[in-house]
Amino acid sequence: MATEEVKKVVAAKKKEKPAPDPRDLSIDPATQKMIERSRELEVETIFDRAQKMKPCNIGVQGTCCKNCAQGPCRLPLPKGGIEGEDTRKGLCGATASTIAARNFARMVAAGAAAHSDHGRGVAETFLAAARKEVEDYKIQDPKKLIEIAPDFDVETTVEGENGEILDRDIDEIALEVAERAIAQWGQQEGEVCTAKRAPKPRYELWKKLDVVPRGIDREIVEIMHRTHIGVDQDFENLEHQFTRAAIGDGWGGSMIATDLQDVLFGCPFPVRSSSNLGVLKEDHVNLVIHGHEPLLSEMIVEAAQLPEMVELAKQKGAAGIQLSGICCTANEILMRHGVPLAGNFLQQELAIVTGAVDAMVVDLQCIMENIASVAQCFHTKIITTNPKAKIASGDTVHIEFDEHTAFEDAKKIVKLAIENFPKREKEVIIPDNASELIAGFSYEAINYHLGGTFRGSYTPLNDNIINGRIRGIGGVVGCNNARTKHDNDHVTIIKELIKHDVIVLTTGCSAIAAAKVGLMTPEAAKVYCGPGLAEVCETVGIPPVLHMGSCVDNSRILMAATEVVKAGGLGNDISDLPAAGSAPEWMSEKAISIGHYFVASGVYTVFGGASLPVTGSPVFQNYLFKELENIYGGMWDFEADPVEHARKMIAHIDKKRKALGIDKARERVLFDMAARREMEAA
Ligand code: NFS
Repeated sequence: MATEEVKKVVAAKKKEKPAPDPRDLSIDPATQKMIERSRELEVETIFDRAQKMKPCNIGVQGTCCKNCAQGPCRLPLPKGGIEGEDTRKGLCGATASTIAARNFARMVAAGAAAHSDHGRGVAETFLAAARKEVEDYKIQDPKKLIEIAPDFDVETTVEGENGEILDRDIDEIALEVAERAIAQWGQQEGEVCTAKRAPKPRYELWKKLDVVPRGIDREIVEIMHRTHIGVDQDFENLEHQFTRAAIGDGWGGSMIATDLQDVLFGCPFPVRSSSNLGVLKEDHVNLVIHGHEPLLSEMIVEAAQLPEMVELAKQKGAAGIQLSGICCTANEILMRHGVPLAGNFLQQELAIVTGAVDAMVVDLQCIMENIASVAQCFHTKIITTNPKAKIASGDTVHIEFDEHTAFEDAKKIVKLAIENFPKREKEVIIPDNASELIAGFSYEAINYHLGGTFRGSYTPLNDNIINGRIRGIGGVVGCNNARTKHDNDHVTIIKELIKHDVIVLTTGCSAIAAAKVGLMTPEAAKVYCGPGLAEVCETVGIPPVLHMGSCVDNSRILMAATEVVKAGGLGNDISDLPAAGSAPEWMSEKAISIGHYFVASGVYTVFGGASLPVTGSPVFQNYLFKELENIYGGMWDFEADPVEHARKMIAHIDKKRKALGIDKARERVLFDMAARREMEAA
């Protein structure tokens, strides 16, 4: 090699930083082990790429506009901030606040579109089931159907010939609910009907502000229009529109998705299972289901249990078939069937690195393209199933999933996994980490669990909040982010909250993080909770961290909050509750839409990890973080330090307790407990 070249190689080597210790990348021992293993095998994962590529310094500030071809116009915040007038402008004159608000609005649009398009898929299948056009989907929860029908203005009773009140035929109700539900997407005028489920003062406020969504799709399209060059150049007016779209997600598309999934597949109730990569079994066919819509996964769960499939697996030398899930599909099939969780977002590549995954079947959302490349280093088959989400790289198989042939499609997929079992080529290394958990806390389940089957009620929860045993409610949700130490902030924040007697409701990848460290067992209460929350959990037999499902199931948290308001004694609206929301390791556009519908519902919502893309516009940031409180009673915040993050939530909860006049009760109850412990010790 020429001297010059040698010099270059040496210089490049010098520049190459040593790979970080896996313990600095994740708190999860299974993840750490598999990062090590991927390095041994020289299989590149997101953890490596996050070291090689740093985020764009202007993009993260939210002030890069690429909405026309005269740009991208980049308006970074000058070092030291802005003193005096902010003169930064894009070519068209767009200010930093206009650009930041436009970008934020587009994130809401994308997030709301993802959730709502998922909801549309469910609604279409539900309609096909109601019309009896499909055989594989049937109504499994008629009780829930009857409960939700009035919200869609569908009668559940009819008057008989003699004036008596008769129950309506369930198929008739299903058909009308299906038609009404599907109409919410394309509706042009009026209101998305489920918005009325919000507490009355909230709904009235939205009406007054004119932010009740007219139709789910319409609000998303209008964002795309208004953020085109030269349209809406007023950040407050843009906020008005993205609020409509976000409400259309949380109280519309997502909520209808959850409703109809429950009716089709059954409303979740507490179920035991386990979590983390240790749920994979070396001697079984491992089929991992990854994505979001339960339409496909429900069928796979059924198909994998068929005696003929189990028999085939045995013929191929396996002891059986082990299903497990990644991301929100994992949460869906866990909640309804107890199928174990293999892991959250950042573990999808690592599941394949075990060498034990015979097939990974994906539908849509949060699927990293790189799973296809990782799979090429192993025998794993990646099976895409949705016409909206194919993968060009690697060697993926596409088995298109059709609701008319759903069960047959699912059987094909299971078979493919089984046939792949004997083709394992690399040594199988499965980390021995798996934690027990209880999931399945739909808002209906919480109702029954607290109040008993015949007198289901949120009153006991409210009583315990009022008497101070429970300080408040924390909703901790959202993603993993490769820029944040995997799972660390979820777990730190949740532990800090329950230590201070805040009960935690969780969904998505946050729920998986909590499950993996054992926070979802009733026994966790004694170990991690403050005395008040521990006492309540032990008495009722619930974990201090309640798994409420996937990200579209954040609508369950909205409904739980509404039930708490209705149960009385804690104010008249969600914004009065001693409650706060958090997305500690957010990354997706869906998270922004969720964050905003929580804010618009009156919740103080703190994001952590990667900063919110608004820092380049102090004016717009201030509007989101401060002024929205005066409008909605809820506002955004950001805090990267997880302990401080939890403390901010607790401070907000205490502020609300004070406003409700129940702050003294907590001092009393803690004093009582201390006295009792002293007596016990004496
Ligand atoms: Ni939610 Fe589910 Fe996870 Fe984030 Fe992705 S899986 S919908 S977006 S990464 S929580």
